Amino acid sequence: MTKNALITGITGQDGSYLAELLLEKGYKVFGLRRRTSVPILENIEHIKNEIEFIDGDLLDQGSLIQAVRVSNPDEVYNLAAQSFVGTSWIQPVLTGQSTGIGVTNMLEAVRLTRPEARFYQASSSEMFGKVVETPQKETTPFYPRSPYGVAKLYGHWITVNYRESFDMFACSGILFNHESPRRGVEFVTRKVTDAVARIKLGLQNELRMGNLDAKRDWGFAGDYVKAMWLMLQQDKPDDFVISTGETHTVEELVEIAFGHAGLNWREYVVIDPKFVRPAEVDLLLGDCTKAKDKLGWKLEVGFEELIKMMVDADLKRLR
Ligand code: NDP
Ligand code: GDR
Repeated sequence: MTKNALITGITGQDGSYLAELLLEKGYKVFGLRRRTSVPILENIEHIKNEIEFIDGDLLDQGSLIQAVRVSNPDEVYNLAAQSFVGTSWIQPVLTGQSTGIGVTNMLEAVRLTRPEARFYQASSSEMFGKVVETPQKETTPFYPRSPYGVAKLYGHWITVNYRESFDMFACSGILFNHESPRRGVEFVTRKVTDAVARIKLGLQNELRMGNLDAKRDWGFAGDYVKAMWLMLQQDKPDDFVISTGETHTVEELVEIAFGHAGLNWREYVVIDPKFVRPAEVDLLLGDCTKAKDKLGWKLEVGFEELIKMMVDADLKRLR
């Protein structure tokens, strides 16, 4: 029997990789899409004819109930969110509404319309925030450092709460940073790889950046969506950390990306206070032993390979 999956955030980085994975597995894929004046389907252009789009918004409860009704899903992947940490200080209320309350809106739509559907919530290592314990795992206390992190923490706990209150199959995946050539250009990896390609091709002279000392645990998005799917195939719902178990500074990322194009980053990178955040998450390093043991999840693409893949993709695109 064909399974139905509903993905919110289908136009984003993870939505596109997850849709590919589920289509390969024979799912009928429904994607919740916001109305925009100009449709931006860059990430899913190649599979758009295989996806059934449903118009809706996380802020509009009725549209979510309708989306669940129409798609009659076996699995719901709630990936939609205002996902850029920097913007969450400029639009904290919107971030709270979509990244936080939006999760309740989606859970309510499932509870009222198809409570037996399995539910995945896209939680984040940003919830760990200030370093309390390292490496960070499922039992590490949370201390978010941005309006985005605070909203994600609400989304995480409401997912746990619906599981415990209504016996729903609801899982929270606590994913560390994951990147790809489909990453939005404001996120640091893609900002750097896009700039490297532009500088290499003579289209840009410098790259303005914020804190180069921050450390992140960066993996490949294509590997991480497999973990989302695995979580919903288990006998019992649970929460899992997904990470590489390696951490690197932003400076290392910059060095690898420029180096891959034969450039010396020190000649191009300018520190601009505009990109320094009001409160920073200094160090993220995840321990995903539980996911490895219980889900059998494994990593395929390493950090250096990932950054080089992104530089190559940006060079190819711009040429
Ligand atoms: P993207 O920013 O690439 O995609 C976000 C998606 O959410 C887009 O499809 C966007 O649609 C949609 N969206 C935003 N607001 C709304 C709304 N109000 N109603 C409906 N749709 C909306 O994010 P990623 O793919 O990188 O991440 C997926 C999820 O995982 C996000 O929730 C993110 O916070 C979380 N996450 C990501 C990590 C990462 O490193 N990538 C790590 C941990 C968690 P539109 O195209 O219309 O803007
Ligand atoms: P993050 O990702 O905040 O970890 O959230 P981002 O790539 O934006 O920042 C990573 C680190 O790089 C530092 N940095 C800069 N960041 C950006 N964007 N631009 C710059 O110029 C710059 N200079 C330095 C930042 O200060 C930060 O320390 C991502 C998002 O995908 C979230 O949705 C997700 O939940 C978390 O990862 C896990």
